Formats: sequence, structure tokens, C-alpha cells
Amino acid sequence: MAGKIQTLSEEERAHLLPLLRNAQWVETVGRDAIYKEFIFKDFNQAFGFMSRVALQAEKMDHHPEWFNVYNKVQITLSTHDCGGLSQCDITLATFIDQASLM
Ligand code: H2B
Repeated sequence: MAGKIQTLSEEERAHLLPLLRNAQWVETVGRDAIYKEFIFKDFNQAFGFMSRVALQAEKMDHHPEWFNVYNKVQITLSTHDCGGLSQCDITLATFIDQASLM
């Protein structure tokens, strides 16, 4: 993403975090990041999902921290360049939720 990336303001958090919680994203303890676990039917479904997310991550130049075992994908989103949550994480979380339903 171009330009200086900034962490979300208090106003943005007050607006966005409840929406993310509704979508089962949780705030991580001890770190300004969000986390969600996805369960699929099998590895093929999980890896298809990861492929869609990977292509989008490259487009955005914004990448997830993730862990996969068979049908489970655990994802943490945070912006390393600013040391916390930014709009990039919100945009990627929204894409990830859509990609998980395909
Ligand atoms: N991904 C995430 N999650 N946070 C970043 O700050 C980030 C990234 N920065 N992907 C990008 C790559 C940066 O390191 C490169 C050099 O543009």
C-alpha cells in the first residue's frame, strides 16, 4: 500500500471493531492484531481459500500471518510497518471473509 500507513484511530476502532467481532474476528491479547479461525470440509477447500487470499495479499502487498493443518486455517492480521492494526487489515479481513464463503 502506498504512503505512510497509520494505526487505526480510536474513532475508527469504535466503529470497526464491533463489526469485526460480529464476523468472529477477535482482538489478540498483548498485541494490536485480530485473529480468526476458519474450518473447511477438507484440505482441498482450505488450500483453495488460502490461494485466493494469497493472490489478494500480493495485490495489496499486505500479508496474513497464518497456520494451516488439514482443514483448519488460523489467521492473524496486523500491519508490521506501523506495529498495529491499520485500514489494510480491515480491508484484508473483509476480503478473507468473502473468500471463505466461495
Ligand atoms: N504485510 C503486513 N501484514 N504488514 C506489513 O506491514 C507489510 C506486509 N508490509 N507485507 C509489506 C509487505 C512490506 O514489508 C513490503 C516491503 O512492502
